[in-house]
Amino acid sequence: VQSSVLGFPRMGVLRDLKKANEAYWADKISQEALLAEGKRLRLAHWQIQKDAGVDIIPSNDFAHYDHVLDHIQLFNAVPERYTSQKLSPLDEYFAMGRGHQKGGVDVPALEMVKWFDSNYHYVKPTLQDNQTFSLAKDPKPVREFLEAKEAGFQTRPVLVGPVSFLALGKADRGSSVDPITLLDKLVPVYVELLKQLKAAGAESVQIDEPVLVFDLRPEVKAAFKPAYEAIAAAGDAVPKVIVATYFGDIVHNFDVLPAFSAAAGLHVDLVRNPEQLEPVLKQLGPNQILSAGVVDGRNIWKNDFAKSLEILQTAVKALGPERVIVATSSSLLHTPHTLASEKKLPSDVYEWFSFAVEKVKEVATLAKAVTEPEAVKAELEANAAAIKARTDSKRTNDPAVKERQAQVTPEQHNRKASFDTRYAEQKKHLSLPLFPTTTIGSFPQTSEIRVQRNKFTKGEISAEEYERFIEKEIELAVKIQDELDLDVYVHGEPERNDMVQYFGERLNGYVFTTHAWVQSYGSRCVRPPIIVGDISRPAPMTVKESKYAASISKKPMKGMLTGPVTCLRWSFPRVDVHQSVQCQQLALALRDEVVDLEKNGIYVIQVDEPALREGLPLRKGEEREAYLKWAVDSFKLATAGVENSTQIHSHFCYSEFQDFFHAIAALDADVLSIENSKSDAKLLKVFIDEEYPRHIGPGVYDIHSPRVPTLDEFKQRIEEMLAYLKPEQLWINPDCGLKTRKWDEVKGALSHMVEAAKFFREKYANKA
Ligand code: THG
Ligand code: ZN
Repeated sequence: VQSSVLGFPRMGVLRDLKKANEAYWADKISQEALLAEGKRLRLAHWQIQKDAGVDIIPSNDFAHYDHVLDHIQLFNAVPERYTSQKLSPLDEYFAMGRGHQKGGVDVPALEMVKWFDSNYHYVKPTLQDNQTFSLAKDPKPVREFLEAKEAGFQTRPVLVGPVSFLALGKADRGSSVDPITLLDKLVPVYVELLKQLKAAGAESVQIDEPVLVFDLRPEVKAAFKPAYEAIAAAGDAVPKVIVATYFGDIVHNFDVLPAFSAAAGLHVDLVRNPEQLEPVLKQLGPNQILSAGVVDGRNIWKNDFAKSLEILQTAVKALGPERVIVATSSSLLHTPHTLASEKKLPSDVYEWFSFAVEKVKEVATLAKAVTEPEAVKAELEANAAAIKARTDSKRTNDPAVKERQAQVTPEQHNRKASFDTRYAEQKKHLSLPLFPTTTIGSFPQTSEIRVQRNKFTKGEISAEEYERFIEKEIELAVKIQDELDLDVYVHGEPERNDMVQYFGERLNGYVFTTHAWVQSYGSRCVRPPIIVGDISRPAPMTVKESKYAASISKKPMKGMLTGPVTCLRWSFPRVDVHQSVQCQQLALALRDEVVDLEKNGIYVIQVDEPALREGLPLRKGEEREAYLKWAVDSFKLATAGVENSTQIHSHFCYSEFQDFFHAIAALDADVLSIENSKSDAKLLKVFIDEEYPRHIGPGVYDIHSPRVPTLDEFKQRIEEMLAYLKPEQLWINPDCGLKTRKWDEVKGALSHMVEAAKFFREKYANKA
C-alpha cells in the first residue's frame, strides 16, 4: 500500500509566499528573487513530504497566484487584452490574477470565483469564440517536475483535467462560445504536455477532474470519453494517469467511468462520502488502482486511524495491497501549514489537530498500518488515545447549550408581525426619508488602526489605551458621516480584524490559532477560528462599540453582526456533530447579541450572510433543500427576537439570486443590500417577478476599485434600478464594506452617492 498527497499548501510556514508576492508587486524585490523564493518553498515542501515517508509526492501543485490560472497560461489561453501588453510572462500572469495598473498599462483582472464549496477562489478560464490552444514554451509542469527530480524527488505532476478546465471556464465578454465545445482543440495540447512529462521521467500524473462531483450537463459528461481516449491512444508515450475527484461523490456520474478504462486508477474522496467506497470498488477495472482519500484536506482534525483503517481494509480486501493508495481527500491547500507553529493552543486541544505537515505523516503512517500494524504500533496507540481524549472531553459538551437548543420553538424563528406592520412602525420610529442612504459596515482599515491593534495584541498598549483609540476612530467615522449627511450610520468596525475571527474570539466553544493561515485567493489568506465544542456567548460582543457610536450620532446607528451560517462556514467546524446543530448554537448566541443591541438603543441591525450561497451542497436536490432549511432557520432564529420597530438588514456579496431567490426571500429581512454594481440592473427583475415586498439596496458602485464614480454615473445607476424596483423599496448604498478603500476615495464616492439620492428624493417628492 502506497501513500500519496494530492497537493500541499503553498504559503510556507510564515506566509512566505504572500510576503514575497506582495514585495514583488510593490517593486521591492526583483522577479529573480520572487522566483527563487517560489523554488525554495517548493523544495521545502517536497522535503517535508519525503521526510514523512510519503511515497507519491505531488509537483505542479504550487502556484504563485492560483493553479487554474497557471493552466490558462500553460495552454496559451490568455485573452488578447493581456498578451497585447507585452508584459513578461510573470507579469502577464499576475495581470490576469489581480489586474495591472502601471507603466501605462491598465487591464482589469479576470473573474475570480469560489473553488467548489471552499473558501479558496480560482481564476476563471475566460475563452473566446475563436479560441485556440497551444502548449506554452518551457511548460511549468515539466519545469517543476525536473526541478524536483534534480533535487532528488521523484514527483507525480498534478494537472487540472481538460474537462474540468473547460467546464469551470466561461465565454469572455462579447463571445458566446460554450467552453466545452473547445475540447477537441484542447486535448491535443494535453497529449503533447503528457508526452513531454513522460520524456522528462514522470511515471504517473494526477489529473484532477473534480467537476465529476457536480450534476453535469450531457455535453460535459460526453466530453470525458474523447478526451481520455485520446490520452489512452498515446499509450506508453504518456505517463500513467490517476483521475482525481474530490469534495463529493461520483456515483451519480458512474456512466462516465468507462472513459477512464485505460487510466491507471481513480481517486475518490472518502472523507466526505465514505459510502461511495463499495460502489466505486465494483466499478474499477481488473488492474485499476483506488486512491482512497481518507485524510481530510479541508479540515484540521486529527485523523481517526481506526475509522480510516476500516475503510482501507475494505479496499485492500477487494483489490489487494498493490492496488490501494492511501491519500489525502483533496489537496491540502485548504489546511494551514503546521501545527508546530501554534504555541498558544490549550495543550489538551493541541493533541486533537493535524495541519498539512502532520496530515502528510498521517497518510504515510496509515499506509504502513494497513499491512504492518506492528511497525507503527506506537503511532496507532497515540492516535487512539488522542481521539478518545477528544470524545471524552468536557470542552465538547455544554449541557446548558444542549438544554437551550432542546427548547427552541418554531415561533422563535418568526418576527412578531408581518413586514407591512413592521415597516409602518419602523418608518415612524426611525424617521427615514425616501431613498435612505447607508453603507455596508466597515470603513477604511488604516495602517494606524493595524499598528494600534498589533500593539494591543503584543501588550505594548493597555486595554484602556486601545479602547480610547477605538473610540476616537468611531468619533471620526461619525463626524465624516455627519458631513456626508448619510441617513443610517455605521460605527466603521475599527475594532475588528476578520469578522469571523472577531466573533469566534468572543464565543465559548472556539479556539484560535496564531499562524494557521489558509490561502483565500492570490496572496490573501484567512485564519479560520476552530469550533471545538458547544457554542455560547459569555458576554455581549459588539454592544460597547455600537452603543458608544449611537451615543454620539444624531441619526440611527446600525449594529453590525456576521450571521450564523457565515460564522460556521468560515470557521473550521466540528466533525462530531452536524453543521445544522453548530449553526443553531451560533444563531442562539447571535440572537442574544441582537436583543442586547436593541436594548441598548440600536434599532437598525445588519446581520450579514455572505457565505450563505457557497454553503449550498454542490448538487441539486434534497440535500440542498435540507441545507437551505437549516441555514435560513438559523438566520431567522438569530434575528427574530426584536420588536417590530427594529429594522433587520442583511448583506450579500453577490447578485446571482436566480436559483436561490426563495431562500433569500425566506430570511424575511426588512432590508437587503446586495452586490449588483458590476452586474446588469436586469438581474433585479427577479424582485418584480417574484413580487418581493421588502426593501433592497443594490450596490450603486463597485467598492473594489479605487475609482470615484461621477455624480452622473450614480444618477444613471439609480435610474436603472428604478426600472425594476419601487421608489419606496430602494435604499442607496455601496456594494460592499469599505475597509479596503482609502478615506479620500470613500468620501468622494459617498458624497456623490448622497447627492444622487437627494436628487431622486426631491424628484419623487415633487411627483407625490
Ligand atoms: N473573511 C473570511 N473569509 C472570506 C472573506 C472574509 N472569504 C471570502 C472573502 N471574504 C475572501 N476575501 C478576502 C479578502 C481579504 C483578505 C482575505 C480574504 C485579507 N486577508 C489579510 C491578508 O491576507 O493580508 C489578512 C487579514 C488579517 O490580518 O486578519 O485581506 O472577509 N474569513
Ligand atoms: Zn459584501
